[in-house]
Amino acid sequence: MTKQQVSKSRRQSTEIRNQKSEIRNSLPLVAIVMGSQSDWDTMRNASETLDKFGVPHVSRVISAHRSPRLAADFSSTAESQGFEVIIAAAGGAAHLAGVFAAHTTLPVLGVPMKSDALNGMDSLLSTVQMPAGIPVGTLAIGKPGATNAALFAIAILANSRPKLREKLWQFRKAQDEKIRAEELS
Ligand code: RP5
Repeated sequence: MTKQQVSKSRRQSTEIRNQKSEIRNSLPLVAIVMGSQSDWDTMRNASETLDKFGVPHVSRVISAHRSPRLAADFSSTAESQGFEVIIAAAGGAAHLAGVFAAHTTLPVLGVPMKSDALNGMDSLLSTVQMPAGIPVGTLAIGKPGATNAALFAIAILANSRPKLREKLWQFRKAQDEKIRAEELS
């Protein structure tokens, strides 16, 4: 074998190993955090979406104002714990995603909860209007936002995980086929 052939074959076996380890790895890659237990009914949609794609994750209640030390500790150690994406959901004066983003350079996806008082407009504006310098990628209010936050997290993880990228394409294909088959009576 020439030098080039040896290095090509090594590269290929590393790629295969990486693809296998992608499945074996069960360390949580995504942290779903939410300000209150009352957010879980919405955020379980993010967790269920990650489950469908086999993405290991944890879901926790952490409040930026009721448990500020926990919020600071969890977010500042998230990277060393092995997390690659944070999904942060909160309602009302929703600063959880911003606080998390302040403590980590991991991508933070904010999900505004639908509030009783203002139907989630308060949560949306306080999550989306981050001043320049500390970004939060904000999704839609409520359940669509929870589901899309998970899909966005998957898209980020899929950048370095070809099998996950393939699953994402299959998911898109299934949606496309469903729409094409719709019939109105
Ligand atoms: C926020 O306050 C939570 O994220 C929740 O959406 C909202 C209301 O919390 P609870 O009063 O229901 O605990 O911190």
